[in-house]
Amino acid sequence: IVRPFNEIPGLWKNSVGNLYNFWKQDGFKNLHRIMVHNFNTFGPIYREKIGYYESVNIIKPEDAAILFKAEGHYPKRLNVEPWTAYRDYRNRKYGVLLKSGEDWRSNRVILNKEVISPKIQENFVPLLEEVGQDFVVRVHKKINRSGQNKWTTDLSQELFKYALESVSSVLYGERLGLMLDYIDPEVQHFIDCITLMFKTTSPMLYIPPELLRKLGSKVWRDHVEAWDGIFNQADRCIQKIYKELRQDSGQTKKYPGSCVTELMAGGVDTTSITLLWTLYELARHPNLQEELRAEVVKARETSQGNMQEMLKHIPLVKGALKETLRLHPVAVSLQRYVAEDIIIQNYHIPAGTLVQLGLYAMGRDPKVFLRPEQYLPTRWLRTETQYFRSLGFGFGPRQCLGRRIAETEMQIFLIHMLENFKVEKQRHIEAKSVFELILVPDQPIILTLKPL
Ligand code: HEM
Ligand code: 2DC
Repeated sequence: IVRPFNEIPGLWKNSVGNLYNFWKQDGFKNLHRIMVHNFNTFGPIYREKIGYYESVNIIKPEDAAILFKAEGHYPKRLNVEPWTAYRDYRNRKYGVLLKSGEDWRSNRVILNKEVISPKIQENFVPLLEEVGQDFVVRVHKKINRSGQNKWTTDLSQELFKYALESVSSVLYGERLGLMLDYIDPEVQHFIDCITLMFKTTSPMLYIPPELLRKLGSKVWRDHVEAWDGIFNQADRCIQKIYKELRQDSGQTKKYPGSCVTELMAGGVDTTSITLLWTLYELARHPNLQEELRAEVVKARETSQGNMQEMLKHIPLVKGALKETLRLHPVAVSLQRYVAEDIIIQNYHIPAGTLVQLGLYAMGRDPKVFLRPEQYLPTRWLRTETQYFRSLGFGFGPRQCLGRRIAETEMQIFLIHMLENFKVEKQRHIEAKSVFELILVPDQPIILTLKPL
């Protein structure tokens, strides 16, 4: 017999009290750990209400499969209120990220052809390879300048620039020049605005942004300033390209402007932080680093330097990236409003309910992954089952639009780094995640790069 919705365990009866407790636990920064704690307390399914968000939370891959089968024709995830509030406030259009229904689908179909179809991937491999090579040149230069035959630094700023250079070169077919010594202050401002935009989103997730706006709160003002900076820079890039396209051929590709802005903004912190975590793990596991290097060297030989071909011979590098996203996912959860009634863990869940898969919690659950605390890229080489376990980019038609770009960009980066440098860790630091809308390291990660 199926148990009713109202019997799902959890704290969902006192939403204001829950919000207060959440705030007291520093929930804005610890959302991922609070979710782990809740699964430990209530089991594999719990119901929750914080402020105005009500959801059912699940952790099992088998339950994720049920969820995604019920996502319907127009999958809808949790609306990030501050993001839509900004666009409404400034009268700007929504892009695919925030659109819904048929409007979302028709835009997404066009964009899929431009950025996610396997056919188009061939086009951007050479572009990304060039950026990867320039990054290597830049690191060599830094090493030489240090006079110590090594370079010790917090790579995050460098990785932001690498990521933005990569995504711009794919979107516009043109380089911004971010691997050079002098960089345009406007571009640096754009990068800073993206980080500020994420940071100012999380405190506003559970409080209506409208209210914060009327109160003239600082977090809302900072958020507006951040998006203004993002849209202004993106508009400049788009204008420039339109001009050139008109001059070249008279024909203009019709990109929806708000979608391009989202692709630029979505393509910076996500890939760069994932790469930073990967380098951190490789620095902590020197033997594994050598195994990956051996794989890359061999792949280079068998494919005679053809990058497109090389990408087919690096299963361990790909496994490492999956392993990074398992332990350090960008998104703390995946969510869908279910389109039909479903049964999960023998509970009835009515259509329209917001169901969240705790992605961070699932990645660290010993019932899902053997010895979850260990960084083991080989677990993705078909030794363990992979059924609904590799979900870092989401799932189905609403999955990450930048997935192909992100994967290719990160694989090419690691190939180049492994071929040229040894990565070492300085002190015995144990970096953890903090929730700043996306999950980011809680402290600077200082790494040392040495030429091979
Ligand atoms: C959506 C993760 C990089 C643009 C998403 C989602 C996740 C995600 C989990 C939600 C998917 C779902 O609900 O099923 C990641 C990770 C990245 C990454 C882990 C890198 C390591 C990028 C890049 C871009 C991008 C490079 C842009 C070039 C987007 C957009 C959406 C999205 C536009 C919304 C798609 C839609 O609603 O139709 N991403 N992302 N992401 N991502 Fe990414
Ligand atoms: C944050 O409770 C936690 O890829 C919330 O590139 C639920 C939630 C909803 C949507 C998620 C968000 C979380 C994390 C960041 C994501 C976002 C959807 C897309 C976005 C996962 C899990 C991201 C980072 C995009 C951002 C593009 C944007 C900057 C233009």
